[in-house]
This record gives sequence, C-alpha cells and structure tokens, in this order.
Amino acid sequence: MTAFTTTVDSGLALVTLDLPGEPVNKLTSGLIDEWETLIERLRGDSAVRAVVLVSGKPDSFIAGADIEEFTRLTTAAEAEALSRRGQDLMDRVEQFPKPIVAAIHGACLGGGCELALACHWRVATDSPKTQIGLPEVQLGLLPGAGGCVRLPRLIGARAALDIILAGKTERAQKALKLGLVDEVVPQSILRQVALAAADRLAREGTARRHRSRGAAGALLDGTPVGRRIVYRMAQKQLLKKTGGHYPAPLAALEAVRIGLEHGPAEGFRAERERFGALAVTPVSRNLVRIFFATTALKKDDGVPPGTEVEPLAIGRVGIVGSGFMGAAIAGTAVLNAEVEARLKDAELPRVGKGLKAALGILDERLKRRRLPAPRHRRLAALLSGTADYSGFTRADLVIEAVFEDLDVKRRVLAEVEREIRPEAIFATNTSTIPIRDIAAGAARPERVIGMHFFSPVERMPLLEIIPSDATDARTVVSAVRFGRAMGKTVIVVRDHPGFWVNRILSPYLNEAGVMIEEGVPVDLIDRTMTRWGFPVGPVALMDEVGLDVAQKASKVMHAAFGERLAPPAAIGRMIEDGRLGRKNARGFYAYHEGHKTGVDERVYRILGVKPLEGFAAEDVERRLVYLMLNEAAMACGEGVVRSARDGDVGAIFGIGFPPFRGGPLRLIDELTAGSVVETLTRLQEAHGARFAPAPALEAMASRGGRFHPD
Ligand code: T1G
Repeated sequence: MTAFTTTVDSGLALVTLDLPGEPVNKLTSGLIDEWETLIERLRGDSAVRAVVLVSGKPDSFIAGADIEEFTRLTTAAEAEALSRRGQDLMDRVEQFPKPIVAAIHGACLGGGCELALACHWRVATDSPKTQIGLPEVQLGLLPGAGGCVRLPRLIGARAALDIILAGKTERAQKALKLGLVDEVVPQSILRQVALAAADRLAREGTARRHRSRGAAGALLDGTPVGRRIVYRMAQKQLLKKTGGHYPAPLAALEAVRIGLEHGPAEGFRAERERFGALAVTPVSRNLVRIFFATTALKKDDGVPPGTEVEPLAIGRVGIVGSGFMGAAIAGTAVLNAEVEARLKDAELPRVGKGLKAALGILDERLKRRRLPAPRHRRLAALLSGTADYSGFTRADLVIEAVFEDLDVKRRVLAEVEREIRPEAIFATNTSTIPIRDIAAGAARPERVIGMHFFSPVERMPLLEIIPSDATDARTVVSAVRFGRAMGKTVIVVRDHPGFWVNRILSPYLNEAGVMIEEGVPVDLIDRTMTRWGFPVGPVALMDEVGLDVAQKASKVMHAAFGERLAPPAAIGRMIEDGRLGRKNARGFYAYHEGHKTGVDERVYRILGVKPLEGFAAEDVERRLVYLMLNEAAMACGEGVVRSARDGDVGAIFGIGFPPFRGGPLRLIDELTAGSVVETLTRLQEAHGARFAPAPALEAMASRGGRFHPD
C-alpha cells in the first residue's frame, strides 16, 4: 500500500489517501487496485465499525479519474471497460456493510465526486478551495463512474442536470443547500466531525435524508411527466448552446434520463456505453489536450527552462487610463490577485467613473454570492484613484491602458518612469503596437513589457505577455506570474505587430468586410461562423470591439504587413457615417436599449451594395477559416508563439476559436498541411493574393509535417 494509510481507533478506521509524487489525488488504475484491496481488508476486519476517507493532500480531495490514462485509450470498448471498473468500485463502496464517510477538503471532482456520492455521508470544509462537482463534459466526456445515476437520485433531476450538463463545480455551502453534502465545517475540525458522523452512523445506521424540493421540485423532479419536460427543455438549451458540436452533454442527458426512468442498472449501462463512445472522439481528445495545455501553462514562466530570476513581488498596481479596459483591469486585479490598485486619469470625474466600474466587478460577484460581504469590503478598500501620479512611487507594476496611439503611450511611459522605483515594471495594454516602438527612448526598456488583456477583462481568460528584445527575464517572469494571479491563462508571444491573437484575427475580420462589400449578407456571414463554432460572428465582433478600434488596429497591421492585410474600405465608410458599433448603438447591427435587434439594413445603402441572394455559406466559411489558418501558420513560422500549444490556447481563450476543433494549428494538423495549401491555392486563384499559402505551411506540406508532435 503506498497511497493509503489507515489508523483504527475505537472501531473507526481513518483512511488517508495521498498519491505519492503527485500534486493531486487522482484515480489511477494502480490506486483503484489498492483501494479494492483495502476495502476488502476493512470489510473483514471485525475491529472496524466504520470508515472515514480523507485526503492527505493540501488542497485536493480527489481530482477525478486520471485523465492521462484516457489519452492512452484506443477503442470505445477499452473506455467502456474503464468506466465499468469505476462503476464497480463505486458499487462496492455503496454496498459496503459498514458506513463510509467522505471527509472533503479541496477539489472533489469527477471520479472523486462520484466516490463521495457512493459514500454514506459527506462532510465538506467551508474553504474556498473546496470545489465539488462533475466537470467531465468539459473534457468531452460524461461522469462514467456512476455520477449520472447517483447524483440525480440524491439531489433531483434538475439540480443534477444543472451540474452535469455544464460540467459545473459548487462551493460547499451551495453543495449543502443542494443536498450534495450533508455537513459543512471549518477545515480545522473536518476529521473530528467526520469521525463523529461515522461513529453515529455505525451506531444508528445510515441516515434517511428527507429533502423537500418544494412544489415545483415535486412535480418536475418527482413525476415522469415533469421529468419529460425537464429533459426536453435541457436538450433544447443544449443544442442552442453547443450548436450540436459537443456530443457529451447530450449523451449525459440521455444517461441521466435512462437512469431515472428505467432504474439504476439501465442507467449504469447507458452511462458506460456512452462514456466508451465519447472517450475516443476527436472532440474529447481535443478538449483533453486543452486541459493539459492550460495546466502546463500554469507552471510555465515564459522564459527558457533553467533561467534563474527572482521575480518582483507585485502587491501594488498603478493603472493609467480609467476607461473601459483600465477599470476592468483594476477590478480584476483586486478581485483575483488581491493587490492594491490605483487608477489614474487626467480628470477626477473620469477617475470616479473608472473606480465605479472597477467596484462594479466586485459588486457583481457579491450579488451572485460568489464573494462574501466581509471579503467584498476588504477588496473594495484596495481600490483608489487619482488625477495625478500621487502614490505611484509605491507601485510595483504600472499598467497603461490609454488610447491606442504610439505618441500618447510613449508620453505616459516617460511620465511613469519619472514616478516609479527603478525596479518597478511598466506594462502596456496595447493590442497591436510593437512594444519596442513604445519602449524606444525609455530610461529602463528592460522593465517595459506588453500585457495585452482581452475585453471584457473580468471574463476573458487569456492574457498575452509581449516582451521586447530589451525586456529582461525578471520582468517577463514577474508579469507572467502576476497575470496568473489575476486568474488568466498566460501565453508569451513575440513582439510582432498584432502579437498572436490580433494577428490571426486581422485577415479574418478584413475578409468579412470584403465579403460585405461584395454584397454577402451580414447575417449569413455571422450565422455561418457561429454555426462553425465561434461564440460570435466576425461582423458582430467588430461591432462589439468598436469599428474605430478595429480600424486603428487594421491600420497598424496594414502598415506592417502590406496589402495582404489591407483593411476593407467598408469600415472607413461606416465610421464616416458615424457608426462605431455597439458603443454608439450604430454599427452593422441595430441596437435598442443596448440590445442587438438585427442587421441594420441601411448599411448596404451606405456601402452601395445590394445583399446577394443564395450566397453559399460554405464559401463564407472557407474564405474566413482558411485565411485565419494561413495567418496562424505564417505567424507560427515567424516564431510569434513559442509553441503550437500556446498558439492554439491563445486562439481558443482569446477569440473563442472553437475548442472542439483544438485550435487553428491543431486543425491544420487534422486537415493536413497539404490539403490546407491546396484549398488556399484554389482560393488564391478565385479571390486573390491574400490567400497565398504561407511559406511555413508550404514547407510543412512538402515534408508532410505537423505543428503538434502528438
Ligand atoms: N488527471 C490527471 N492529472 C491531473 C488531474 C486528473 N484528473 N487533475 C490534475 N492533474 C494534474 C495536472 O495536469 C497537473 O499536472 C497537476 O495535477 C496539478 O494540477 C470517471 C471520467 C484539481 C482543480 O476534470 O481541474 O473523473 O502539470 O496545475 O491549479 O467520471 O487540476 O503538475 O504535471 O491544475 O491546483 C475529472 C481536473 C476527470 C479535474 C487542481 N476531473 N483537474 O488545480 O493544479 S474525468 C477534472 C483540475 C473523470 C470519471 C471521469 C485541476 C485541480 P502537472 P493543476 P491546480
């Protein structure tokens, strides 16, 4: 036995699980062997009246089945067998003749949650680290060790589907309210309370849980008719949300339905059969790869391995520019990194507006009970503002989020350098301007770096960190770690115009404009790309970002990359007509009280085009997708990203490139570079030089290469 240690006292066996050499407990095949042996021993040990299972890890109970083992599955039958093994293990726990109590602190996810569900009582800590749930659909899977059967039976169909279909995790208080756990206690007394519960259950037998779910619950969860309504609504919402690209939640819904309507045995069969089928799908493979890419990025400081630097601890941040981006950066830094954030702008009214917006991010979490009131108060006190640079001498990091103009940014850099300590860092939130240009003339260019956030900052997971050639490793590592502390997935990219995300986005948005000029209807373009898997279409995205911002960025790209990235005239004409997009409720779409109400047909008159009938959606898709793939290959060939992993994570988390497709570089691998070059060549013949295949792509095609080794 290596992972389990057992102590028995007064008939109570305290089993501590601590998987050697691993930061988290995960249900590996080896661990399952051990557990099976242990449980048989405890069954036969007459001195044992009850069992408490607790983790020896600091912040995880059990993080689920070993996802790495899934990557080695080759057939659906193999995967089904793995699920069957998990189900059997949980059955043995549930049928165990002595009470088993799960003492949960930290991550209790997937198979870890399913094990807890099979136990006879669940005690959880009230720590924010304690997260309980079934995230499997985020891996393109479903709960395959009994979760699709046990969770609905414990908390009802609706509450269970809410967790399973979204791959949600819940804090302990919410889990208690749902009936997912039985007691919530401070971490310091977890073992004590769990042992007391075990003792009580051993003496009094397993408790009957009486949960009233109210009239609606009794009807919708408690009757076949009600449940049929629940399943139908869930399926409708799923198809709308996933566009049919993610089979896992639909399969999970089926397994839950079969379990509730036809009994546990049928439910378990439905679960393992569907788990088997899902585990070997390209969708699940891609989602599992994204999981490992993001966990690997959590430890990647963005500098070559072995680079020894002492990062600067960042406790105080100054933000210059209290507009939309600056305010959101301040609010997110306070909320997630818990640092002091001081907003600066030219006039106090603007500072006040920015502070209100930053505070709004905290208020919204408070309102959704995601932030306890005392913590809200403490964090709100970390926000301050000024119309001069007072207080900036104490800043460890200053982030500039002013107008996207080189001269303005250089002036701010000069002003800030006069205020801050020599070791402090200056970061610019520019979205396209090369950092070396902004840092030209800086007193300490080694302390200047790009930190490119995406809007809305509090929700968009990606952060691009852009060092110039002058930026030193200490500044890179400090910025990367601070970005992670802000809850961001961080990629480090080269100081090329547009960096990575805007670089691959630029030709895609330009082409949407070109097609509108050709008369391709706006809604056909956007509908095609949302059906392809993007969260929003390119035209709606331009309206969101702001046509003036899009034009500014495209001018930088045009200047840097020439005619290939020339912006379509359409954007300029829209702006001349006073159309900036959602921000002034006039764009390609019409807006009413902030809500998009449909394409503004007057746009076609402004652009002097008549919307075409019957334009093929496939042509829209091919032109837009292949231009992005080509640019991704080109930029990757130039070393803009350090690896294909970073490129794909950047595209998925930065602009919502469909995760099930794995990212642009992964998609090229799946299509093969050769076929992508062929399609681009055909598009080039039909539409012009901007579709000329990237040299890196042609080279890859000629050697039959791939961007990803796996
Ligand atoms: N399998 C394999 N490796 C895992 C793992 C898992 N389930 N969870 C974490 N790791 C590794 C991770 O790759 C990293 O490795 C290290 O642990 C630390 O993770 C049958 C089918 C638990 C909240 O989806 O969400 O159960 O880089 O850096 O920020 O129904 O990891 O050090 O080599 O992320 O503190 C369902 C996945 C599985 C949860 C901890 N479970 N994990 O976050 O550390 S499917 C999940 C997480 C399943 C059953 C089904 C997080 C975490 P390395 P980390 P962290």
